[in-house]
Amino acid sequence: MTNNVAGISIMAFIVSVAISVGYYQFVYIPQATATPVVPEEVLNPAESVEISIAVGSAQPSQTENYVPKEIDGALGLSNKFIWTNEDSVPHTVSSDTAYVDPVNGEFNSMDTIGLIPANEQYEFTFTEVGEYPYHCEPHPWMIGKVSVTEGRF
Ligand SMILES: [Cu+2]
Repeated sequence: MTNNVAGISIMAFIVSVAISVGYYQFVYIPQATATPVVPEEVLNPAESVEISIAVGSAQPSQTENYVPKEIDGALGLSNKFIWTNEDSVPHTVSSDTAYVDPVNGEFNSMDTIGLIPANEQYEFTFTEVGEYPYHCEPHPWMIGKVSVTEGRF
């Protein structure tokens, strides 16, 4: 009789542990780590917007550094931006507001590739409509802004 009670207790314990582990693994973790559902056209837009980092941008007197300084892309069509460093000096593309995209993370080249070397590119795909001002970390006079507008899809 005592043996039976012990056996049932052990079984009950094993079952409750199994339920807890199952809940944690199949319900809690997927909800806690779920990324938002984003349309494929937003994740991989058909077009991208190109921005040059102009020669001589490391000079504080130069006002033309990100060219064009302000430009728009449309969500689901051209919400991907590509900066090409045409200067001989490394630069960054760094959010003024430490913006973090829900899918693609921090809008800051320092967070992924670091300084953008001469003739190299940095690209970032925004998955939300918004205005995203940015600057260069070593050269704070270098400022620009990209905006993502509501697209049609
Ligand atoms: Cu710079």
